[in-house]
Amino acid sequence: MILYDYFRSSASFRVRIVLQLKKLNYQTKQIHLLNNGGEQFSIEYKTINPQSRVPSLKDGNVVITQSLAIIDYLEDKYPQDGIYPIDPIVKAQVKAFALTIACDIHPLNNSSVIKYLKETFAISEEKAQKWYAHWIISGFHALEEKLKKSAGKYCFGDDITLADICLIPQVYNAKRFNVEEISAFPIINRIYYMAMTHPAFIAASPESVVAIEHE
Ligand SMILES: N[C@@H](CCC(=O)N[C@@H](CS)C(=O)NCC(=O)O)C(=O)O
Repeated sequence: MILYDYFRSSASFRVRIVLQLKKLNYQTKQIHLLNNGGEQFSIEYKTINPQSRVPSLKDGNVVITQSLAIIDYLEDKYPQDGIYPIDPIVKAQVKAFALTIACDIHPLNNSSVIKYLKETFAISEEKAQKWYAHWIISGFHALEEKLKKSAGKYCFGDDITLADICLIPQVYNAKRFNVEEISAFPIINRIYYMAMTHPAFIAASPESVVAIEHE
């Protein structure tokens, strides 16, 4: 399997966590989102993903795009170390938590959205940062409330689920963008720091990707 990846992409980070949790063999091809005007826009990569986004997963002759579709594909094909609770209600709650991040927080702060705001509407760096922080903080308020009822060691009890797989990369990004207000979410922070000691999360982290690429 080949993962078309960018070390800083939080959507790619989600997929790397699942690949690591399930201990699958895969190669990565880094698609640098900034170099050369954005390698995601190259003709070569557009044949892989016409949407010019990462991640994409190539398995044999098949290409799958969209991190959550890739994750569900991996879950169906390699059910070991499953990422969903068995209880249908809790499973739906896990998905709702993950979709809050993947559909309602992340897309508003994607690099192409921020670039469009800056270039088309002449939004300053300071205002762009405010925009970024606003969607993180409003989304995290809702997630922290949910966690008061569901969290154990991880977001839903003591097992890693899709909720953690989406949350940790989003927190990582918020810290990278210096959103100081996220320290106001104690459960999110506790889960983040604990998850980042787990071998799969460590191996999937941007730092580990960079270290491997420079070996
Ligand atoms: N919903 C997509 C989002 C993919 C996405 O937006 N990826 C970002 C990196 S995190 C990207 O490729 N951005 C490139 C760009 O916006 O030009 C998924 O979950 O895979």
